[in-house]
Amino acid sequence: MRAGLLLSVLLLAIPAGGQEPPVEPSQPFDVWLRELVAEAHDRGYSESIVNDTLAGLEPLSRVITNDRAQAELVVGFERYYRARVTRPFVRRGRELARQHRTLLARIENKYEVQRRFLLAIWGIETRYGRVTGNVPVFQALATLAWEPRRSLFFRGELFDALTMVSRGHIEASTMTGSWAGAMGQPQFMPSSYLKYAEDFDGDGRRDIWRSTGDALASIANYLEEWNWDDEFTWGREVRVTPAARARIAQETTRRADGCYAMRNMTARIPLDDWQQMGVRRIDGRPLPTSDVKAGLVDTDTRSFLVYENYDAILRYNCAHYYALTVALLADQIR
Ligand SMILES: [Ca+2]
Repeated sequence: MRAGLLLSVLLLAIPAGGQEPPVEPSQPFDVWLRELVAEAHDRGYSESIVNDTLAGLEPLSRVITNDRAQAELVVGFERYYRARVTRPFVRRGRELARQHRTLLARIENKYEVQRRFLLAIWGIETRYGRVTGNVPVFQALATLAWEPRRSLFFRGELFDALTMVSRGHIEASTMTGSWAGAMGQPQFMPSSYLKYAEDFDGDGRRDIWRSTGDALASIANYLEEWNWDDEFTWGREVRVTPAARARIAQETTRRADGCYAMRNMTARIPLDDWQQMGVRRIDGRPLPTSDVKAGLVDTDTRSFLVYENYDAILRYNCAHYYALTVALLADQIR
């Protein structure tokens, strides 16, 4: 549910067109906001919290523009990947791995997630904590809750953001994030913050904005809660010949569970079965002999066999381009 900050850069180059006209909000914003404020009072948020967070909000037009543009995103995987994972970017990840090696070792030990994946998510989400977004979160969430496209989801996030302030996690005035309300170095939505954010440095605050320890531990905690297993990695790129492709079409089924991207891959079957159907490592060698289960993910240009850990990355952001980019960056940082 996070929207990559860098996405908007690419989007500028993509013409809109061929899309249905967007559905307009059914009420003027100020009328909608009055009802929201009334609901916040009914839910028991204090007068001062509601005043600090919701009073006088105005919709942000660039939030709406970005949200509508995202639905039109069509770029090839290579273009998406190369826009993010450059050589200096990988180098920076390795530098940070050295700089924070003690901290990363402690986090790895506690949450049992290999550090390269924490660095990769941190890198892709916010350029290793450098670009966390400066949009006021309440204004962004209110705009998207008012807009009909995903209003129910964002209304829930808006109330979770109110809960964050009412519990004293952060002051409303300093609560900034991306245009879609994703916050801090891990780009957590408010609901994820409430569930997964960690106070790793022990100062009593779960500060995913300013504390590197809190931010990296929060990412680790998120993956751990989604069943990450550090005995395994994420998967590997593979070569699929046309003959193998024909057998795969006959002998495999699509996945039926999970978020959108999860349903856009095959069901997981043992590596040995993939080997049998003619799938090979990208360098042409046989797959490892193993009954570990993997699913096949195809992009427009490249194919990948992915293990269960890959699901945890999709839980972070349910898009194959995103998850594959994180995974391949992690391999490069290693
Ligand atoms: Ca802390």
